[in-house]
Amino acid sequence: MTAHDRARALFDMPLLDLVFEAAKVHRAHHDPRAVQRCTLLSIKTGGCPEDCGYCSQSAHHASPVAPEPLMDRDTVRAAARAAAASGATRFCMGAAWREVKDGPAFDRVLDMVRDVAATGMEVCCTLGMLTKDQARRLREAGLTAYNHNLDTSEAFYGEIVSTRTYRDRLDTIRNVADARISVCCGGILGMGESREDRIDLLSTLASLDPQPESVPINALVRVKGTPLGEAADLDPFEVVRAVAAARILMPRARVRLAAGRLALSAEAQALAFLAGANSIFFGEKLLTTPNPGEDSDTALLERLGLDATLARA
Ligand code: SAM
Ligand code: DTB
Ligand code: SF4
Repeated sequence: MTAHDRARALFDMPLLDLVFEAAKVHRAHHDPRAVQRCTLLSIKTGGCPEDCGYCSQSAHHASPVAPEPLMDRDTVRAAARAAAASGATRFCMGAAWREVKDGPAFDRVLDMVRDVAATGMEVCCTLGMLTKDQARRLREAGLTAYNHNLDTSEAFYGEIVSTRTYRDRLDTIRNVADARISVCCGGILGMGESREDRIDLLSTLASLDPQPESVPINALVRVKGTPLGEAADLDPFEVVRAVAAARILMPRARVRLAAGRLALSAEAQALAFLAGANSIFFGEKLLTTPNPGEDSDTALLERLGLDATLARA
């Protein structure tokens, strides 16, 4: 059976049978009570030359996000220390760049990576496209993971982004893996893609070699002024289904219930945790959009008997 057939068979299962299977796989490979908290920081915001249809930071759309230049090293260090103090074990820095360019800005990011690594948290960046040499330099600075999402299927990708190709994404992911940095790679649901596109996305992710260490499942956050600002509502059970399929196809990965949790009820999130989600973004802001606050997530984890302190970096 091909990876694609396997993913289709999972998506065709009755939802609760799928969740039951995923929960078994999850329990065989992970402590089911452990949920990692990952904090995001936008270190360079807006004004991005790419035209990703979902994104508040693209210069092609009239979104309400004000551009901000690359942050100071000290500001980032302080944010990282605060995140570690509030219990995060992973810290991810995002930049609204098409690609990394060598020079003073990249040198500053390398310093930020060194500072975050010194806190003991896992250090992740998402900076756009990378060359092999840039990946090596990030690794030498202490980077443990790099986020670069495939977002959707190859077939649907061109409907969402025109300024780069799926091949470009795969090439960067290769460069990251070759530098022995963990790959964080996932996608977005709710952009008008079909079931088939979701199956393709999951099977492509599972076919990456090595499989991603971390798989963020994002539900589209609709941002006014972007081409997807008025996209149709997403059925929360489709998020649960994608989490469950990711868990079964990539048993060892950290599956992150990523953007879009404000639109998910506590009950839908509980089902996603049962289906194998074991990481969340923690803190009241994602990169530019709101996320549940720390208090509300701490209360949710407690109500569900989940324990973020069990998730070691
Ligand atoms: N510029 C870099 C890039 O595109 O790779 C890094 C930052 S970009 C904001 C990181 C990821 O966030 C995107 O690949 C996309 O999957 C996700 N994302 C961006 N906007 C989103 C939105 N409105 N809703 C859900 N996910 C989103
Ligand atoms: C990922 O898959 N989701 C995060 C992280 N990787 C970088 C980003 C979500 C962004 C949501 C929209 C925003 O806040 O701008
Ligand atoms: Fe730029 Fe990344 Fe947003 Fe695309 S997703 S517009 S590359 S910041």
